[in-house]
Amino acid sequence: MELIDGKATAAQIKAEIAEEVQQIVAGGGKRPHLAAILVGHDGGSETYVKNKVLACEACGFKSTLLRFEDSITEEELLAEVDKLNRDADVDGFIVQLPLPKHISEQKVIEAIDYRKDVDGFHPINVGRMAIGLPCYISATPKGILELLKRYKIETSGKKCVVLGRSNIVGKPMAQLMMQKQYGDATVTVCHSHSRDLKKECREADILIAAIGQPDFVTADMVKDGATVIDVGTTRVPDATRKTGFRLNGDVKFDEVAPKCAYITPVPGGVGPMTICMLMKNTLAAGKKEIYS
Ligand code: L34
Repeated sequence: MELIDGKATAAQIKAEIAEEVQQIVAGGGKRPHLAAILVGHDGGSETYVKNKVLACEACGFKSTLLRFEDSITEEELLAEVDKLNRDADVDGFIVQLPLPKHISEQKVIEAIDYRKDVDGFHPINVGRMAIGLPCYISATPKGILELLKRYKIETSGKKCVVLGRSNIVGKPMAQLMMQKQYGDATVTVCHSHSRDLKKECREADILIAAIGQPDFVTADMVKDGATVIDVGTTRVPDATRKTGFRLNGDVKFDEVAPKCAYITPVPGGVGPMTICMLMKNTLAAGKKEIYS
């Protein structure tokens, strides 16, 4: 079994980005600028956004964090999105999800100028991704593809099972894994209403778990020699930690890992790659690589 080290891979990629930024700036080019909107005080979101700001520093990007209370109205938030759309210095920006219930996430996503949508959540980017056109690809699936590539894990012709059908992970992951230019795999998507989900999983050469249910994937669901990618990062109460919680993946790591050829840990697997791929998208935005 080989552990896929997302943290180390992300650090390496950030160093590569930093070097490129240094060259761009030395050549008189523009330093990439990422802005992030954070609404409210969700513990996970606070951590992820803080890590995004730190990653910007590591890459040599300019970053702007805009914070608002849960009480912000949809109209006010849409006005902030519009300001960032029109701010010529901002190359790309994100609105961290989830948003408070009184705000339509879909409305906010659609208000973002797709040319600055470095999350790749806007329907134009999602649609372009689905038909294999140049676009911003959402960070988590992009990070998983990068891990598979850097660890030289063959995907072409393999059977890939994606657990979960969310807009930000399951759906784009399945789309990318099936496309010739990315995964080139045979893809099955399983969800809460799949019949015989265990059997489907046992047939997977590559199993990608993105359902947000701690320890959902058990040893009896995994084929010997499979590659298992764990996207889950649920905060589970844990009195032995000084924070009072631990991060738990969707995979019961201790019993699944011995069966695997490769597996990602939680933390230190997919999470750091998500942030690092946001940096890649921001670099592309700064260079006007995809949309001019
Ligand atoms: N708009 N909303 C928007 N874009 C995103 O790309 C996200 N996501 C998801 C939630 N909402 C979003 C993230 O940023 C999930 N996500 C994310 C980002 C980073 C990490 C996990 C999820 C991460 O860094 N995880 C670390 C542990 C961090 C900790 O200590 O809690 C890990 O090693 O898994």
